Amino acid sequence: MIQAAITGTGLYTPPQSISNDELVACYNAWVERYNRDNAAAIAAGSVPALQASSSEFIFKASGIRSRHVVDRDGILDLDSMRPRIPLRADDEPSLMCEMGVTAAREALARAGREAGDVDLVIVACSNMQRGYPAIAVEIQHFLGAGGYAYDMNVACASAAFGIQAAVDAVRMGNARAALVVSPEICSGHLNWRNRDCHFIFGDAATAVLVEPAAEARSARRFDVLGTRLRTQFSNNIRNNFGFLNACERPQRPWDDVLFHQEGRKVFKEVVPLAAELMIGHLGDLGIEPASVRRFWLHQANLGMNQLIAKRVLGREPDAAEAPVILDEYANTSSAGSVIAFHKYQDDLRSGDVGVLCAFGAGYSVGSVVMKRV
Ligand code: CO8
Repeated sequence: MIQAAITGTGLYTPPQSISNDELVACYNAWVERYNRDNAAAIAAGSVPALQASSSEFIFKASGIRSRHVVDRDGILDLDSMRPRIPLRADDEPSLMCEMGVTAAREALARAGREAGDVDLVIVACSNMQRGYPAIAVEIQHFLGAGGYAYDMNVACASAAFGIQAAVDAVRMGNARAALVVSPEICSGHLNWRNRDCHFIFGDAATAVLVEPAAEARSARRFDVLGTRLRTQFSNNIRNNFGFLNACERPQRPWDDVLFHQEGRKVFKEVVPLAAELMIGHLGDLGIEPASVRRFWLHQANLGMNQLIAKRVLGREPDAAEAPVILDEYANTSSAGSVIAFHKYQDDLRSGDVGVLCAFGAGYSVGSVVMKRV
């Protein structure tokens, strides 16, 4: 079988961002207005008063300080509290396509490749902005790539699942150069009026190019030593948005078609799933976990990442072993582990082993073990 390598990565970061203080000021102003407007019902005990959010809680519970978003003004406008995305004509590139193409171009440039070299595009992410045509086929078109393209959704673990599909296609000779693109507009599926989760997500897009190692042009290539995926059904992270929403009777409440979760349960159940997957995967590859130079973990919660890395390493990780981008980006779903990989790979030396591990709704977990060449 052909040895597959990751030869380039790319990142699109939306220029606008929102700090915790800005987010909390908006949320708390809305809570004040809600409680004032509902004062009589709250006093009568028929409607519960809403509680204020706080920047201290957000940072302490999650490690998040800010998030990049596609539209700050709409999110911080008390009357809308969601991004406002101008409607585009069908023949214009969609927002997801535009973000994905930008990340893909950087991955290609870093790999020393042209779009015409690509013959597989996989869009692997949590939320597609429409049913069809596939966002991947649109990106293939606007990028100028050949071959074939398809979308896949495995929530926050999507990039790891996409990389395995790309690696398999390259290994089997079904693709010469495969792009895995993860454009995430999490701000569009977040309930900005829910105190439990209004701080969690941000927007970004990433891209990863996979090629046969023997044909790589890039000096910073990573040979893929193995990939491993696992899923286990859970309703603890759920989003009921779907094409049957308009047909369902009774209709769902507006906030049921947005992201919701049981954060504590997720934390408790996903930590062992991710740690065990990596320990088993490294063991089967004959790699001692303590010898792994870097863990590029999904970025949902700082405490969760430290605990997962600690379980795998058998000791506290230092900042360089499990780098964090969550403070600036928040949870960008499938893009998170790839952002960490993109930003923290240049210092690795030839022979160093790193693991990309993504986990999330489903539950779904995936690991990609690679060696710097
Ligand atoms: N400000 C102040 N206080 C708050 C706030 C707030 N904003 N929110 C909650 N509190 C209070 C609570 O009311 C509670 O008070 P009390 O103790 O009096 O009841 C207290 O703080 C503690 O609340 P929690 O138990 O909820 O707090 P946690 O310490 O558990 O922290 C977290 C909450 C940060 C959400 C944490 O549980 C966590 O990060 N868990 C892991 C979640 C995770 O990894 N999820 C992954 C989801 S992403 C995914 O899979 C992809 C989905 C697709 C993306 C879709 C895009 C939108």
